[in-house]
Amino acid sequence: VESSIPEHMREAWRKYSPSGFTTKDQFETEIVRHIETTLARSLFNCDELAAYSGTALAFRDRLIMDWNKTQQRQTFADQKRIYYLSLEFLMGRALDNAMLNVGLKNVAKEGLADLGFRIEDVINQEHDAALGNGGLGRLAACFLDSMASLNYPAWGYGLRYRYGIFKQEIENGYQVEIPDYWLDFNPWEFARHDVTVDVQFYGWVNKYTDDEGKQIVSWQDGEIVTAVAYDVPVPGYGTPTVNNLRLWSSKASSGEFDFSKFNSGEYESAVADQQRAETISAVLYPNDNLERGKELRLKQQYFWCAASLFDIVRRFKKTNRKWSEFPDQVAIQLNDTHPTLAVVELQRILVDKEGLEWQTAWDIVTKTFSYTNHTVLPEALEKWSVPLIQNLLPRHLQIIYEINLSFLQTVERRFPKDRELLGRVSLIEESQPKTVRMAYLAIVGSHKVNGVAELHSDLIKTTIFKDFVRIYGPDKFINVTNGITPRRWLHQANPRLSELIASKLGSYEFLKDLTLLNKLEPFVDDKEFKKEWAEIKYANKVRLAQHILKTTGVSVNPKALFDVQVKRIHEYKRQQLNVFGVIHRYLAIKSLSSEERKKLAPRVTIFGGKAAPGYWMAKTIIHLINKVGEVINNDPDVGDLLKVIFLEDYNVSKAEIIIPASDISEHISTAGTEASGTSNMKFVLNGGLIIGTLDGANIEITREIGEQNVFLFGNLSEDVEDLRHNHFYGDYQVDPELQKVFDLIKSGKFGDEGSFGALIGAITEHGDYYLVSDDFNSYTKTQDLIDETFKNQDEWVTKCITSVARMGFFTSDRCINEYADTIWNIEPLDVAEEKQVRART
Ligand code: AZC
Repeated sequence: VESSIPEHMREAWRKYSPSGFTTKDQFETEIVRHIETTLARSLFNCDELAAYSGTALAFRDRLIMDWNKTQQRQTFADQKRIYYLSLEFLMGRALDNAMLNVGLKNVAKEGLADLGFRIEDVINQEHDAALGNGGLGRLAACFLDSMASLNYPAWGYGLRYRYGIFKQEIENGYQVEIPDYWLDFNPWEFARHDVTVDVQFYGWVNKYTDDEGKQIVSWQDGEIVTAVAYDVPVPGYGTPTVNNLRLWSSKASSGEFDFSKFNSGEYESAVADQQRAETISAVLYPNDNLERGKELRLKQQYFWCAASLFDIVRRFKKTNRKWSEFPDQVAIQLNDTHPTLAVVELQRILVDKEGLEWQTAWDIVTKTFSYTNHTVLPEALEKWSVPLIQNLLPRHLQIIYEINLSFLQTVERRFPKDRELLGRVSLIEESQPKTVRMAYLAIVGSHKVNGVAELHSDLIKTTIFKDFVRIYGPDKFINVTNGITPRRWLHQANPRLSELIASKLGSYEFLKDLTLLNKLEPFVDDKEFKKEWAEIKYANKVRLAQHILKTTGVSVNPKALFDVQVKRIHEYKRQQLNVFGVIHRYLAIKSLSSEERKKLAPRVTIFGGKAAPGYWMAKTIIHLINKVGEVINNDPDVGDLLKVIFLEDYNVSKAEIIIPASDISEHISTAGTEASGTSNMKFVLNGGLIIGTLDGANIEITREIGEQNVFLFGNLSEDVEDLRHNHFYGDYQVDPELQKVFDLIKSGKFGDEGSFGALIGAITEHGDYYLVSDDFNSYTKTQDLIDETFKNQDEWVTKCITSVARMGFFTSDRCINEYADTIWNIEPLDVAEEKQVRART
C-alpha cells in the first residue's frame, strides 16, 4: 500500500499505539480527559449528556483499536467476505451494547459512580439509531451482531439517513409524526471524507465500435452525486472482532455550490443543486411492508448499490485476482429486493467497464448474489415503472432487458410452447406503464433464494415463486429461520434474568451458545429458583408500570397480567382483533355483579407501534385504541380489572423495557401473512408466554417449546383462501359476539363513529380480508384460557422456564451459521492468537 509507513519506522508506531483502558482508574482518566478536552466541558458544567458523551468516547477509543486490527487481520487473511446489503439497519442504542460486548460495563458503572453519575441515566441519554422500520431492519442489526460475535469477515452496507424513522406522538388519541433528526452528536460514526464514490444518474447511452472493432457502450452525461462513506464499528461479544457497517451519505459532486452559477448571481439554483444531491440520503421511507414506487426511493436504491458495488470491486481489485475468482472472495446478500439493482450494476461494471463477455460476467454475478424474501404481501413486492428506470438509469434498463431476454430464451428451451409461462415469469410486467418485477430479477440474479421461517419458505415456493421452482428446481429455494441476538435481547434488556440463568448454568457461555439454555430445565422444580424468576419478572413489570405512569399518567397494577402487542400497526398484524377483544372483555366486566367481578383476573393490555404516515386504516386503529383506553381506564366499574395503554413512540430502546415485562404477548396475524416475526422470539426468551396464530415462526417456536406452553388459536393458512371466498359467496355472518362490540362502537361510546365505522365496514361489508370475524371466537376463548392459567402462578412460571430453556434454536448465531454454510460458503476468521495476545497484556 502506497501510504503505509516504511518498515524501519514501524517500531515507534507499535510502541506508542494506545492500548485502551481496562481498569476503573484508567476509565476515569479517559472519561475526564474526553469531557475536558474533546467536549471542552468541566466538572462545573457536566450534565448527564456530557457524561454520556465522555463515556461513549472512551468506549469508542477501545472499539476503534480493535476495529482497526480486525480490518487489518481480515485484509491479511485474504479470505472470502460477506457483504450484507440492507436499506435498513435498526440498531437502537450503541453504548450499553458496546460496554457489554467489550465486557467492561461494571468498570464503567463504578467509574461513573465515582464521578457522580448513575450508569442507567447515562445510557438513557443516547438517541436511538433508528434507520429502519421494523422487523426487516432489526433483523439486519441482529445479523451484524452475530456476524461479529462469530468472527465472520462481514460488512454491512446501507444509507446514512439524516432522518431516521419519525418520532411518534399521540395527540388527542391521534398519531402525530415528528422528524427524527438524530445526528447532532453521534460518536459512533466516522466520516471517511477520503472514501467517496461518484454516482451517475440520468444521461443517455452511446453505443459505438472503436478503432479495433470492439463494441463500446458508454453511459454519458446526466448528473453526478458523490457518496461519502460513514463507518460504524460493530463489536462482537467476547471477541476482539469489530466489524464495519458502512453507510453512504450523499452530497453534491463538487462538494460545494456550483461556483460559476454562484458568482453569476444564480444563488438559488446553485444551492438547489446541492440540496437536491443531499436529499437522496435525507430520509428513511417510513413504510413497513408497503412499496410506493417513488423516484426518490429508486434514486436512494441506486445511489447506495452503486457506491457499495464500487467499494467492493475496488477492494477486490487490490488483491490482483482474476475476475473468475470474484465469487470466491465476495458474497453479497440482498436483504429483500431493495438492493436488486446491485445485480444489474455488477453486470454493468463487468461488461461495460471491465470488458468481460456477457455470459462470463453473468456467471460471476449469479455466483455472487443471493436474495432473502421477507414477505408474500402483494402490496410490498417492488415493481419499478419502466419509464422511470429508462429516465434515471438508461443503461441499467438495457441490461435488465438483456437479462430478461436470455432468461426467457432458457425458459422457452426448457418448456417449449408454454407461452403463458413466459408471460408469467418475465421480468417485465406488461402493465400500463410496464414495470420491472424486482423479486423476479433478484431470483434470476442469485444462486440461492431464502424465506425467513418454514411456513413462509414453503409459501413462497407454492405461491409467488412457484413457476421459478419449476424452472430452477427446488434446491435454489431454501429456508433460513430468523433469529435474534441474545446479547441485546436477553443480557442487555434483562440483566437480572441473564444473571440468574448464569448462576444456574455456571457461566455466561449460553450467550455464545444459546442451546446451553436447555440445562435450565431440571431447575423447574427448584422452589428458590422459581421464586427468584418470578421476582425478576415482577421487578421488570414495576419498571414498565413506572414508565407507563410517567408517559401516559395512567397507574397500572404490576400484579395484573401484562398483555403486550408491540409492532408496526398493520391490518394484517391485526391490532384491530386485539382491541375488539378488549371491548368484548369490557362488555363482559360491565355485565357482571360486583361480587362476580372479584373472581376476574386483572389485566393490562398494552399496545405500541407506529403507523405509516399515509396508512389511514392503521392510524384509525391507533385512534380507536386510545379512545377505548380513555373510556375503560376512567370507568369506576372496571378499576384494576382492565387497563388499556397505548405507549408512544415504540422503538428499540423502549422494546428493551417492554419485552422483559410481558406476561403474554400477541402475535396474531392472519395465518400466512407474517413471514416470520422476530419479537415473538424475544418475548419468549424473556420469560413471557405468547398467544398466536399458526403463522411465521410461531409454528417453529411451538415445535421447540411444546404445544402446552403456547396459546394458539385461529384458522390455518391453508384454509384462508376458502374462507375469503366464503365471505362473498357463502352464507356468511359476522360473529355474534363481535357484532355486539361493533354495536357499542357504533353507539358512539368511543367517539368518532365515522372513521371507526370504516374499521367495522372492512369486516362487515368489504369481505373481511384478514379474517377478523372468523378468528374472533377462537381468540376470545383462548384469552379466557390465559386468564385461568395465569391464576396458577406456579404452573405459569413452570411454563415460562421450560420455554426459555428450549429457545436455543432462535439465536441469530444459528441463523448466521446457516447462511454461512448453505449460501455464502464462508468461514469465520481465527482470532485465537489475538485473544492470547490480549490476555497477556
Ligand atoms: C418483515 C416481515 O414482515 C416479518 O415477518 C419478518 O420477521 C421480518 O421481515 C424479518 O424477516 N418484512 C418486512 O419488513 N418486509 C418489508 C418488505 O418491509
